[in-house]
Amino acid sequence: MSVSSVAEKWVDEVAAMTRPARIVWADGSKAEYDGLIEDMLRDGTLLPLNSRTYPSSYLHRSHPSDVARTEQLTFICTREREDAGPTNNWMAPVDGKAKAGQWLRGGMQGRTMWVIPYLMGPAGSSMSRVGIMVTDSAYVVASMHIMTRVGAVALQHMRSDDDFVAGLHALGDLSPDRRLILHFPEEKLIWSVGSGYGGNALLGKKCHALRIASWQARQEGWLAEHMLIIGVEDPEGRVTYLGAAMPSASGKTNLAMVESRLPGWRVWTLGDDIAWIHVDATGQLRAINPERGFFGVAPNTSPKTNANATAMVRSNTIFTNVALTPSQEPWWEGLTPEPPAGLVDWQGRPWQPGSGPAAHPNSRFTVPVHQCPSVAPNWEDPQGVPLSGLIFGSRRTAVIPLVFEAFDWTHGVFLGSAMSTETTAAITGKVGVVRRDPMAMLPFCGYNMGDYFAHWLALGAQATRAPRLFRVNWFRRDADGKFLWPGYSENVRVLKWMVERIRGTGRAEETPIGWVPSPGALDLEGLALPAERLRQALHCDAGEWLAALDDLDEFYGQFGSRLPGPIAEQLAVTRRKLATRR
Ligand code: OXD
Ligand code: MN
Repeated sequence: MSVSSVAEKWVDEVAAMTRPARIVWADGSKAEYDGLIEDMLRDGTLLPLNSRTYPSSYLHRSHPSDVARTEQLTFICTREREDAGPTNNWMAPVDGKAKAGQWLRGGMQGRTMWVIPYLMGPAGSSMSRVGIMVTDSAYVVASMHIMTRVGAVALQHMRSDDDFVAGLHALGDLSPDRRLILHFPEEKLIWSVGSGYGGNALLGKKCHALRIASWQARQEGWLAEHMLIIGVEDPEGRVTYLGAAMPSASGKTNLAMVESRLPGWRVWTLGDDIAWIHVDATGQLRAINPERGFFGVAPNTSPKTNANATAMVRSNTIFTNVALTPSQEPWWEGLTPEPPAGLVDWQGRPWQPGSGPAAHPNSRFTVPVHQCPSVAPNWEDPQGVPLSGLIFGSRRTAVIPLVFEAFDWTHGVFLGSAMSTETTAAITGKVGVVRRDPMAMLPFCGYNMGDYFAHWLALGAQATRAPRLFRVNWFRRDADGKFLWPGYSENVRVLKWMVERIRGTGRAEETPIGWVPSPGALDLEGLALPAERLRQALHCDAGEWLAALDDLDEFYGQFGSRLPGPIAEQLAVTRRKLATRR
């Protein structure tokens, strides 16, 4: 591997600070992966799973206080506080380095420091980007092998000596009191100390491909989004590509791999978490998935909710914090209707029904994309795929209809910016609390979100063939708390309506908040859903909306003059339209 002198110098500096016993450059080979697995089986970091039913698959149990992203310990360290904006935690770069530096200095003594050159995005794509991360965690190295393209391929894609994002990861003592996830977008630099959890420690994922990349994307005129990418194929074999932004643990992986209930329709998987989107020379948005693996939430994944995911994790998978059956198979809530007898919980303790979840609610599987049975044949196309629609979805018990379409790009950006959601176990903290989450990017936008909305608007102006924008909510409930829409595979019916809207054939009715499917426009063939429940699922209640918009107004207030005028204007227009409906 020929390594840039800038990278070598940075690695030397990190080693001088962390003082590891040895430094190993990862080459991404199978032999290297196998060696890492062997070492981790030997030292107990991994437990083997049943080699007949789950070949080459392993269980990792993390430290019990290190099981999810820790947003309160995640910072954007720009020189100016305003550039991080009101929705990010901010620290001055010198302060961040001084604080984390205490725990990093000498922090790798006696340990191996791995240097991982990795490529985000397909080989040969001008949209792909390089990162070089160091870590003292073998679990992180093995996971990076699965999630990214590691080794010489990365170095070959550097366009200059300093064309890489540098990431320093050290486990430290895993105490939340000595944990920080710091981003220095002006230096293309990440420091993460004190956590081995994927979203904090696999630096190619949230830290690079979203927080740092979103900053770069703004400067360079593209988008780095928390979006899945799918291709929806109709009975004539035509494929329509869609991106969908949804908050963590809210069904992105399930939608990315959804099995169609509609004859002749199928969904192809291109990505389940991150999309990098560029405008091409013809004004078309094109997307690549920068990742090469899935780091998916295990609970509730079953042959019924996600048959593709259930099949793809049957080999070459690293499970984290799931339960274990007596026959050494992984288990999590929802995998089977009843828990098997003799389970050991995610912390390795014998489990009894009634003693809480056996698998951690944010337990995960890490698996290569190509193992997914629904993977699109072109998922690694260096040109990306043309996007005809973008979806903003969140988890809301009330207010938000099942699906509606924006009037135009500006209105769609407003709808995305107005998104709020109920929190999940993917982040440390309370579950089920409604919080604002514009474009599902609240925890991942590496700069001022007022500027982010403006960037979205500017990109739309550039995209002469801009995609249609949609809003969805699979999670609306009735007065008894029951879901109004069955979700999962039935969501293909909603995708079909979107494709029809894109083609100009889908029927819709104008409401103050956008175009809602006309009665009969959603294909419900074979689904026993009473008309009244669908009506409730699609209903726009003016009173509820007006109250929600008051809350939105307050949220927007934080951005001051950085809130783009067209977004404030959309809010005012929507309020006026709703007021006449009351
Ligand atoms: C994830 C997350 O792991 O959003 O994808 O937390
Ligand atoms: Mn995610």
